[in-house]
Amino acid sequence: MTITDDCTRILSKLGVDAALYTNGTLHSFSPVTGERVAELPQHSAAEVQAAVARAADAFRIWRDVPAPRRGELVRLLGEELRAAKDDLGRLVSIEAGKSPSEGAGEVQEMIDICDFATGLSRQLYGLTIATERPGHRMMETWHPLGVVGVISAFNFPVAVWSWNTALALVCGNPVVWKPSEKTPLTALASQAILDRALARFGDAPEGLSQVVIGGRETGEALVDDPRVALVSATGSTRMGRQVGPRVAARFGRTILELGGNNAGIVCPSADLDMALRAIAFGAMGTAGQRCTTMRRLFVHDSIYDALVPRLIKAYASVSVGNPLTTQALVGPLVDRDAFEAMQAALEQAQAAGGTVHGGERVTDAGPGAAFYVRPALVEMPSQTGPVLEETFAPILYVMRYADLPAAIQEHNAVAAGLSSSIFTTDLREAELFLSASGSDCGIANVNIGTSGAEIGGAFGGEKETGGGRESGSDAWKAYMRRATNTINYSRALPLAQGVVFDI
Ligand code: UN1
Repeated sequence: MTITDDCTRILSKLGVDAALYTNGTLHSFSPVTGERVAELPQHSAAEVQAAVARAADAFRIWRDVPAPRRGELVRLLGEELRAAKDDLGRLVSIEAGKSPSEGAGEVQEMIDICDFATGLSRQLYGLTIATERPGHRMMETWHPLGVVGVISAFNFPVAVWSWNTALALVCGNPVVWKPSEKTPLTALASQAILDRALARFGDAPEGLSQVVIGGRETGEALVDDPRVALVSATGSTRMGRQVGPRVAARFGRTILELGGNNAGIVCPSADLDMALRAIAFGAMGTAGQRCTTMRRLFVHDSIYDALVPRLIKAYASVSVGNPLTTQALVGPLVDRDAFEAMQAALEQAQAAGGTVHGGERVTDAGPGAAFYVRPALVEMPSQTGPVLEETFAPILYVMRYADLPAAIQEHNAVAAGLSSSIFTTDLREAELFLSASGSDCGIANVNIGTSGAEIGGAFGGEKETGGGRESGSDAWKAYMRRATNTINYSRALPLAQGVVFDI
């Protein structure tokens, strides 16, 4: 069966209307072979506005549905995702080039957030606050916010939507989703799976969840629509720099999940076997195309020669190949642009004094239109040139350090602030890294890699990563508006701050 036939099989099994992917101007390619798998009609700005209008109508109904009942819809979505896990996971592998295990892992992440959000639907707690006035009570109430616009990237084509959608739905908000132009099919499939849950749920308003397909114009229509209360955007810092101010100009809210330049620090007391495996997955997994991918590594002088040659060996031997037909751990880059960006970064690294191991194209892994590469490890004399930037490809820049506080300073001396880790068995080093003067990232780990976060924690980062938080912990609060309520149950009217105003 060709990849295109396989796509069609999965999409029709999941109930996606063939008209949505058989004729149109947006061409979707599989990075596995480089072949075109679908042609999709695109949504114009007017069609996006119509979708937002439907969502705004849905909001007026959905906001009054009790939150635990809204949670029932998300519980059903979790059930439908469990049933569709193999198919959707395979479609993720076809469209994003992930290994089967990582494709399935991404769907598992969707199931996990549904479970989390279902429980959350009974836990949208507000505080009761002591008031200074007798006979008064003060509390806060969390209300649904409005239409949520989701803009997602190719590398986690479905999980990021589910983090946003599961929370948005239990919080009382409809969602309009613009997926990456590179991964529209997994979006149509996810929407079809949610449609099944909606059919079982029964009385949800129409327009609660919609997908709009297209490129920049489609995204801009979503970003600029004043009826979209929250724009949750995942992608490059360049994209975020445009989206953030545009939404702010109309006083909308954003959750921005932008670039990362994640690093690890390996200390003298580290368990090197464990560190090796964690670094390998963090830096080479998903072909270096996670926003949490480990891109920089600081290794203490005293263990550099014990660790780095082993890492270089792992890089030379890791299996690179077709994720659909082999058990390879490293699949393709998403497209030619990604390949060229990787090669350009490696050239710059070399020019800056780096020693490059690997990084070459693996031509026997797929046809000419597919871009498989051997992951690259680059020994750098210092943190300069391309090390300071995120290149969305499997390149790990390795540097030596002698003093931990200085290494932490270097670690923090980049524009992004998403994820970080330290490998040590020394409590003092671990706690320093996690302290206020330690890692400046939204995610700071000890003895695990930078990627592969669970959904229970808040996900996101600081500085040019954008500051947004999604997924677990209290990230739900970004999807609701807070009202502070003061209730006077006395017969008097005492004013706060002792103010007197007797008439
Ligand atoms: C992303 O790369 O956009 O922590 C999300 C991780 C995954 C999510 C990555 N759970 O690597």
